[in-house]
Order: sequence, then structure tokens, then C-alpha cells
Amino acid sequence: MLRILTSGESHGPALTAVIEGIPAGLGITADSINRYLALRQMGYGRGRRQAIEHDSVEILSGVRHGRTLPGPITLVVRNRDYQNWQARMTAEPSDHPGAPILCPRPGHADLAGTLKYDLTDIRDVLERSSARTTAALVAAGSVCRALLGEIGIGVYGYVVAIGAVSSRAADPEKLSLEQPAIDASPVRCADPEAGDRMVAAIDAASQNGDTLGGAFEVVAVGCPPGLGAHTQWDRRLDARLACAMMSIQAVKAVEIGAGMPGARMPGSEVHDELLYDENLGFHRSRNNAGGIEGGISNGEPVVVRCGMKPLPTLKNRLRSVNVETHEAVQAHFERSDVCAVPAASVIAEAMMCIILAEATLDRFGGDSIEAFRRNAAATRAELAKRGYSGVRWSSR
Ligand code: EPS
Repeated sequence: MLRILTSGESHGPALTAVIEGIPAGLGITADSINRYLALRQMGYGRGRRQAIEHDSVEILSGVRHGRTLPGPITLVVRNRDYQNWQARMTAEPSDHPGAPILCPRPGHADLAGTLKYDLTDIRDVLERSSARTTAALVAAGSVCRALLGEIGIGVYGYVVAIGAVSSRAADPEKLSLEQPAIDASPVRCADPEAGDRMVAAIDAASQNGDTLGGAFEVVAVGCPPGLGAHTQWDRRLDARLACAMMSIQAVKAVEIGAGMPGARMPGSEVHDELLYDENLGFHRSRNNAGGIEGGISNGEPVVVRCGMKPLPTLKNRLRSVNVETHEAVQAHFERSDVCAVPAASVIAEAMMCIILAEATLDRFGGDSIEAFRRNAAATRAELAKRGYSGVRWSSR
């Protein structure tokens, strides 16, 4: 069983992730994790915080000489900004705790969290609700990505909309080749012309003191049939992916395959007819199912699309109410990102890696990476005999 727990506050000393259940012997380096931490920090429209932070991981346990040990892996990402926040964020009683934040931001966890935990200072909620905490999940997701790489599964992500500007969907079969150009785009978009319009939309929102949401797609290629199970609600792969994606701050919609547009189409246009070919084995006429049928991966690319609302911290402050005096006020603003959709697409890749690592370990098991690979290869051989050709997996 794979277990991941994260901790840490946005302006505390550090963010951490503890991962248990990764097979022994998996190759992991700080560099392989730092690559994704850096990607998460990028994207046009990010705020001043990203100029302060240069996220990099310290591996405190569970890895020796570049290989995972059987024990838990501990990852730490330090917050550089903590040095400016020590008095306000120290674990010790402080004579300089800073003025309490009393004006909740509509759309944030501020008011609901303050009421729930019987708090006055909104900082006691926002420090953990901040999307900064996703740095720990991206670090953990990078370890899971390395595991998936051992059996030929690749996870890719890109932005399809920012505000009212949309871009084309990428071809899943070509994503591994397209990803470097996508990552180099300031908005992580597959279409440079649409990317320019997205940048302009972010500039316009920034000038208005506003924020922008958008949409992104995450695709896993090389998934074998049989991940997840139809037998129980919480074993269904689509349900597990939707939960993981919806857990990302500001994500308000998750679609798999044809998603909401599919709900408006007749069955004859939605369902992916089955074909068989000597070389390809079982395959589909298209992939409206997004690679999952009945909660089980079917061998096609797993395609998840998420909608992200605009960030709730607005320079042009929204109306709010003081939590102590109940006076009409303007919502709290210190600094904020104008748009974090490109970053969210990186976080969503990490969440996809976590869920698929869990699902592949469920299916293949393995205490060592050799056993994991061996079990996956044996299953692949069995599936090939049944008509699911190995060519489709490994060629992707
Ligand atoms: C974030 C760092 C935060 C925010 C953002 C995510 O920095 P600070 O609060 O110090 O400016 O920019 O947080 C949120 C989106 C949020 O909802 O709180 C980061 O590193 O991703």
C-alpha cells in the first residue's frame, strides 16, 4: 500500500512529504525531483513570492546512494521566505506575532476555516490552505513518476484555456515529443499563437487588479489495461483520479475523456467502438472514454481535464466582512498570483502520478523494483495472449 502524507505552512520553515510503500531499489535523485519543483514555480502571471523561492528538495530518509531503501522516504522543501516571517510563524510563543488578519477573502478557505476551528486570526487557516503546500505533493509525485517510468508509463500535462482564451488539445500519442516545447511556453500551452493571447489576457487581468482561471489536461500514456477496479466506489480509477484532481486548490471541475460535452451527445457518438488488428490487438475507434471504462483502465491514454477558478486573492479587493466586528470591509490582500493555471497543470501531473503509482502497485505489487517490473512484464505477457498487444504499451 502506498501512503503519502504532507505537512507544512506557506510561510513556515519548510514543507514536507513522507512516502511509504515505494519498492526498494528505485533510482531517485534530488535533481529528478527539482526539475518538477522548478516547473511548478513557472508560468506567466505568478506573483513576487516565486522570485523569493527557488524550490529544491532535501531527501532526509529512505534513499541511499541514489536508490530507494525499504523504509519511508522523507522529502523537505524549505521556504526561503521563512526568514522574513520567523517572528510571525515561529512555533515558540512570540512577542511579535504580527497583526491578525480579520478580513476573509471570498472564495478562499478563510471564513469557513476560521469558523470551523474557532479561530480569530485568518492566518491560522490560510497558511495551510495556500497552494504553496502543493510543492510537497509535486516532490512526492516525482518519486511516483520515476516508479511509473519503470514500466513505461509517461504522464504529461498542458494548459488548454486561460480565462476566455482556449487552445487546441494535444495529440496524446505525440505528447512525449511535444512536452519540452509545452514546458518552454510561458503558459504551458501547446499552441504558441493561443499562448500569446493567453499572456495578453493575463496582462489585462493584472492591470484590472483581477485574476484568471482556466483549464488544463493531464494525460497518462502506456497505462496497461486493468488499473483500478469496478468492484467498489473507492477502487474505481476515475473516482480516485477525480478526487486527487479536485483536491488541488481552486480546481472546481474534473472531466474524464469526453466529460461534460459527452453528456450532451448520443451514445452512438460517445462510446468508443472496439477494433482488433493482428499488430495492435484490441483497440478503439477513438478515446472518448478517456482510457477508463467501468472504473478500470482499458489500455488507451488516460485523459483528465480540470477547470480551475480564478484565484481568490484579488488586488482589486472584493467586499467582505470583518470576522470580529462584522463591519463591511474589503478582503485581505498582501500579494498574489494573477494566474496559476500553468502551475496547477504541473501539480495535476503529480497527482496523476500518485494515483497511478498506487494503482500499479495494487495491480503488480513488488517489494523491490525488480519484482515490480517482473510482475508488470508477466501481466503484460498474459494480456498479450488475450489480445492486448504489448506493442501498444511500449510504443507510446
Ligand atoms: C504559492 C505561494 C503563495 C501564493 C500562492 C501559491 O505565496 P504568498 O502567499 O507568500 O504570496 O502565491 O498561494 C495561493 C494561490 C493561495 O491560494 O494561497 C506557491 O508557491 O505556489
